[in-house]
Amino acid sequence: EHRYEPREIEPRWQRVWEDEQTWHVDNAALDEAGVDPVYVLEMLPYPSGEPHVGHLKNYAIGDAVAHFRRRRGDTVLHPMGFDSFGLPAENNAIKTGQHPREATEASIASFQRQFRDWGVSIDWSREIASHRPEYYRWTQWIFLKLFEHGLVERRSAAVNWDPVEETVLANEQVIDGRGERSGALVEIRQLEQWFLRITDYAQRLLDDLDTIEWPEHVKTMQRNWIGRSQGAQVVFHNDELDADYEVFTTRPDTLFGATFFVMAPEHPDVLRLAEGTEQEQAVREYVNRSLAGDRSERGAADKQKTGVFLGRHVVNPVNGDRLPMYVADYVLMDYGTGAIMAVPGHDQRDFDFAQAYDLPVKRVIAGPADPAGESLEEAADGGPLSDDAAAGGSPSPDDDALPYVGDGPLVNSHPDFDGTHNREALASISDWLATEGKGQASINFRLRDWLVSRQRYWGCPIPIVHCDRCGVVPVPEDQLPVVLPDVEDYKPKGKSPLAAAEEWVATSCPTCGGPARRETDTLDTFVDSSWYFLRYTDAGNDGAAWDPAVTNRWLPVDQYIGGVEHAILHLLYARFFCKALSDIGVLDVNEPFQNLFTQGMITKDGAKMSKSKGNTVAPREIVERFGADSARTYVLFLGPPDQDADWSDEGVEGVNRFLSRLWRFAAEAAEAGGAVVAQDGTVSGAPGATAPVDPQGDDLELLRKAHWAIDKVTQDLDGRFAFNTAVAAVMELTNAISARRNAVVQDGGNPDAGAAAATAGDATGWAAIRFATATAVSLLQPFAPHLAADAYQRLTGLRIWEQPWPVAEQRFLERDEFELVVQVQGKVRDRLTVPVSASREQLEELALASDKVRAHVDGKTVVKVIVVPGKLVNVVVR
Ligand code: ANZ
Ligand code: ZN
Repeated sequence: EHRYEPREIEPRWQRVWEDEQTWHVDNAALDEAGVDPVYVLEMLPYPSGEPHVGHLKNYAIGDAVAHFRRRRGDTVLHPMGFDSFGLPAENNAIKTGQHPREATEASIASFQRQFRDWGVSIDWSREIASHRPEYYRWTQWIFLKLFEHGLVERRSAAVNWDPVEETVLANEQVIDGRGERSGALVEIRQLEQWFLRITDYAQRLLDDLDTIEWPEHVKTMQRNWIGRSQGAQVVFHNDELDADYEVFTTRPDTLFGATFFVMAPEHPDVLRLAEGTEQEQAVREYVNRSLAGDRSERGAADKQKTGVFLGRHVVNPVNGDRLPMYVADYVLMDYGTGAIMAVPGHDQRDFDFAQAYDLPVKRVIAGPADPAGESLEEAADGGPLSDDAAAGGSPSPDDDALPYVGDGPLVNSHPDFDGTHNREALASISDWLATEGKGQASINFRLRDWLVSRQRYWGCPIPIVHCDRCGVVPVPEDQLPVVLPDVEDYKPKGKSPLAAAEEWVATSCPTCGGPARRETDTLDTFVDSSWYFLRYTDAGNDGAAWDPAVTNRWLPVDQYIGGVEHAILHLLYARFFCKALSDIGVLDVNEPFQNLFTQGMITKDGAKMSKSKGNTVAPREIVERFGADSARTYVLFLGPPDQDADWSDEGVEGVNRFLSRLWRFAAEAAEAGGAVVAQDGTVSGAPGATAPVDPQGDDLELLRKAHWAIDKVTQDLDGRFAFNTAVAAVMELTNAISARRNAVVQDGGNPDAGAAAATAGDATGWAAIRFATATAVSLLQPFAPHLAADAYQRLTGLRIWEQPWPVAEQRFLERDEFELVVQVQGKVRDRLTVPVSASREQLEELALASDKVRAHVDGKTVVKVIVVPGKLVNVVVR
């Protein structure tokens, strides 16, 4: 009697793979003829505590892809590493005093152990961890390269200050005005900060999305983040200060409808403008209030509009109108020019502001309900009409109410433009502005430069020295790495804890040799993870970050797999790095990730798993109870892997039962064929699993089922990520094996008696079972590699991972008969085995000849017979 014992099977095979370094791939393999280098990569984990089920799913997906591609003949790179700088280890250090390195290394050890227990096929010789000097030395080198090529800038900037984390946050890390991790309201501070000029690449980052195979929703998120807007920059003149103020507008066609002008509270000229006017005090108060306030709602469409008159006016360049100037917080300083022309007739936010402050609203584009070409004017809330407005427009129906944000012909503008469709006017007004020197076409991006300074300890030191005489001086390459020193106190006190490491800070200037101080900010950890996939390709290289000859061969990553939470930042930064480093000439990789798969979350009772909710499932416990193969197969069987799915303990048990059955059938069939399995698992006299030569009847059916499964699983795995239906197909095949096996055993083909006792018919039966079973375990190998290795060896004496992926034989897929479903009035009454070649008429005849059908038809009139070839016949009677 056979028992499936994953606790015995799994470590045994893991030892084989480890001893033989089965998953190791040497770069020398790239030089072999006919090699197709394939790079399969899952996002590297952040090592904190132990892995959770999300990790299990991520690596189960990646491993299935890696195994499948290897067995299809590709040379596969499948590495692993750790994103090991960052806040949790540091916050833990602040609480416990334990060095972040210790907590991080302990967590890495736990991740490594579990990845091994899961049997993930990783080339560990390429492991990296971003906190180790042999890695961050090259992170610093990249920073210096970017510095050398003008892509690093130090600027004083209004930054997001997280008062709880006591560090600067990138815009991307501020969610609804609060720190992403701390949840604290973010404050604005002016600080000297390091920036990477990702905005130089905005257009290419946008355009090249068209060259990669990513989920459409991820591309959309990136496009929105980059946020390209095409429009014009228009100059408005202020007479009192004799100053020009530019605005960015996407709608120069509405210029004639501008009725006021608005500046952001942070605009450097706001106070200067108000100075000496009656409004000075009110403006001062408003600006102070907005700078101190919660910034999260700034610019939100539904927020109550507030602002204050500046006591000044600007002149509209197209018609000489004097527009009152306002300061209002719905205008943001970090977009466009920080000032806008307000067109309340056609913009909702301007309209809301105009209503709140009783400002004129002027219509300059006619809607569908307006008699085209006629001058129309509508006042919001009885606000004053603009001077040149024709009074008395007819009341417009609702869909034409102001603000009107649609298209249409221009009205109330200028004789040269009135009647012209606004989309045309957009271009001609832009041209006119340019010839008059009052503006020019302009493109704006929402994307901001990447702020990489962090006032924290546990990060990569920025390789810069500050000298009183020479200013900012990069650390020479041959002095890298700048090693992160040990400190006593990790608590940030408004500046980096590194500032307290005085001996480390005090250094000499590489240029003049005079006394100098090291930069004490560390790099955003997103910098570390923007290039790790390059390092994997040449991880052992201690003379360079990588050898382009090697790295350019492996890249781009053929299949990248990770959570959708990284859809914007990580992916955008990594894309930027590859483009910049390629421009610099140290790489030739335009896009790092050719194909991207974003996995869904595993939830519990519909909710996200979290420690605070106490609803987590620890992979370690699942693996201890059921084995890694059950855990891995289950998370892939759970549903389409790009979707969220609920964890269920019964589900894992069900998968475990399925694996037990399959393994037992394999062990039994092997033994019936004469295989002898020793105590240590070695197999002698394996029977082999070649299919019987001329199978008949049930044996033929079983072979057909096996080839059907090969065909189905291959299609499901070939770029479709349909793991759940692939597993279901193997389950179906296992059911067919079970049925055939029961019949053979009942016929007297006693499996325990060995091959000799079996009759000739039984021998064919067992051969068919062995073929089907070997096929089932072979197809399951990407999911359950241990079980597959063990069962396949018993059946064939061979190593499954060295076997090519099975190919379905066409002659078993083609059938000469099929099962015809016969219905009367839509109810199934019979199932007939009929020739595939039967015509419609023949199918109808066969159906009507069935006794079971006749029983429901006799005595009635057949009014219609519906035939669906290859499937069913439905008889309609009256
Ligand atoms: C006049 C106008 C008329 C506008 C109209 C829109 C509609 P996107 O598409 O997102 O690029 N704007 C410009 N800079 C701004 C800032 N710093 N803060 C707040 N709003 C700003 O948006 C561009 C439009 O947003 C610009 O075009 C400007 O308003 C506003 F019927 O100008 B528009
Ligand atoms: Zn100097």
